[in-house]
Amino acid sequence: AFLQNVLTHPTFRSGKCWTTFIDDTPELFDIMKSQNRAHKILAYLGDMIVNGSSVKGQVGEPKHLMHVEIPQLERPDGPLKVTTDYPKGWRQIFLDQGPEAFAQAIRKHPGLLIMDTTWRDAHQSLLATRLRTIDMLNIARTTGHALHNAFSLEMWGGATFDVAMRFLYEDPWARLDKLRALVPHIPFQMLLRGANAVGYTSYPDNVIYDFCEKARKHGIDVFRVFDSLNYFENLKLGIDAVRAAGGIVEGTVCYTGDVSDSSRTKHTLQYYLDLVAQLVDYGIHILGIKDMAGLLKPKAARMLIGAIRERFPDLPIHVHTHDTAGTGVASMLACAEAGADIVDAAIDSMSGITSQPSMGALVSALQGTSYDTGISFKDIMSINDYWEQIRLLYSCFDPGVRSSDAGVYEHEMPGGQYTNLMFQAQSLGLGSQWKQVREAYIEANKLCGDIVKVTPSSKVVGDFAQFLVSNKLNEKDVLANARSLSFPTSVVEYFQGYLGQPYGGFPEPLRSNIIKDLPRIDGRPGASLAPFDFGQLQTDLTKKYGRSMRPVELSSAALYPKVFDEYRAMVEKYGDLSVLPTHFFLAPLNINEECHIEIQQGKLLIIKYVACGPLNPASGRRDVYFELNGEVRVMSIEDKS
Ligand code: 3PY
Ligand code: ZN
Repeated sequence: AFLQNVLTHPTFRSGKCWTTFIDDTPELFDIMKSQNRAHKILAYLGDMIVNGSSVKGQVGEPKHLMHVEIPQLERPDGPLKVTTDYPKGWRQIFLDQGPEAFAQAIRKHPGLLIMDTTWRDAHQSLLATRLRTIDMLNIARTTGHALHNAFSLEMWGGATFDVAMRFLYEDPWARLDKLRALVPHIPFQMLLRGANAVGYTSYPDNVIYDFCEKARKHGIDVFRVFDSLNYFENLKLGIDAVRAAGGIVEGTVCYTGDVSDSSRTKHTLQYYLDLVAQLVDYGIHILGIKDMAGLLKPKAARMLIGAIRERFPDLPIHVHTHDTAGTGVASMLACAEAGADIVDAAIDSMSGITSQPSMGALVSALQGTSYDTGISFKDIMSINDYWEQIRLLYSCFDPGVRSSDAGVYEHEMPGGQYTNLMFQAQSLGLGSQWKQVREAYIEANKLCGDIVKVTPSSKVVGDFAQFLVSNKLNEKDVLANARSLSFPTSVVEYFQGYLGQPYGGFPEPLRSNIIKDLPRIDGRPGASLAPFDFGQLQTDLTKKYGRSMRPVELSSAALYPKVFDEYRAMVEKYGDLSVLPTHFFLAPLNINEECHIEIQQGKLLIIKYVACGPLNPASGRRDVYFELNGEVRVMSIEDKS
């Protein structure tokens, strides 16, 4: 039909050259573009039919769920009409009055404020970070209403940045833009790994500055800046970059150990208070307490938050935890009573265990108290109806942790890593090694010097633990034979100082025995890196991709060069797959099944899978027959079996 349109078009028939033809007839060019997009999507669907899913980390298919229902929010006069006409939210205060006034408003606010982590940490901790943009977009407006008075939505950063490109073939920046357009009134929050940004290593300073500037420009308001060793020099860089970008600085202390246990003498109450004082002196808008493993017991919460509140009465305090042991709600209530202003929670069916405590539980527990969150319990329950379905849709990434694990107080594994390591053990068929991995993790932490464990330092301890298990080594063996063992790269680099300096220094003589005569870094690792040459990157990528790259693409490529290239290769082949409903992204169509894809607003592709032909032994390919908006399309697909 397209060719027919072109051949019979008067401009074409008049013999004008092709460029003029395109300029004068944009509607045909549009048709060509969408035909091209449709062709690429058919190639993906065809490949899925012939070869099955190639999405990494996927085990099995989603539990069958064709239509995800979007719940309605009930109001006294009937169901709420979901538009983008929202009540004013916290973001307005920031936009109108700036970060300092925003911080003051937090302290003046009487109730407990909530950050919803459903779009970031919850799925990072439960579903290997695989949640796709489309499943956030579909509930975005409803969330915008239900959580209009939330402190923030955590929706970016952490592992979401690289996973989007690496495994979901999505542009993380596009996610930000699309959600911002639908939710303009609630602050967006991201997790920034200080000098590591959203990566696992130190970057040149200008890469961090560039990244924060773009993140702010594309809609991030609050930046939770932490360092995986609480190393202040690294923290400073992240804070400076966020400040320069005009963002709200949530300077963060990572919590480990147990301040309520006097036998734990390393990370004491005094240690945390000193760190908080350093952050306050340096100039932060909000203090974040990041309890990434869920170790902050209620008693410890009262001691820690109580002491910070007493010493810094004007400082907004935001607490983050994970519910691994099952004490998350109790701890967050204790934090509220001790003076915290904001705590993190996730929508119920995305909460609990390695994720954040349940929002419904917190909201209802505080209803009618002086800490009332102001969030409607009924609305949360409605939104929860959606996430229950989504949880099933992503069951193929769910390692199925079924119960709490108070053992976390001993092994101290961060929530995201816990499920990841368990998932890895399961998919390698090493499920029975899970207990050994946990025990080895404790030993590995001791060998590292009893450190804060959070990305990327948690990866060092995790790699070390797996090394111990697979080589059947214990702490004693390592101490005795360190010089002759061949440690994982991440472990060697940690001991060289590539992540920064751990509190209390590196254990010796282990450090020297591991790194031998490799270089040692004694200050901030990024300080010695030459500035990144963005101009050169633009030149190189323009040559490679035949077009000038957008500024955000340069940022992605600077942070993750190889991942970016692989992602671009997928886009070249299959187009923008983020528009594909998740069911069809993860599982093949059945014969006669239809899939509706909105490739852009108002442009719908209706694709029906008709048949799959036999294998052509000469070409190693099969013909797959589809109907695309009623017309037959045949795709020749390589059979990889
Ligand atoms: C991350 O860095 O991704 C984390 O979530 C740490 O808790
Ligand atoms: Zn977390």
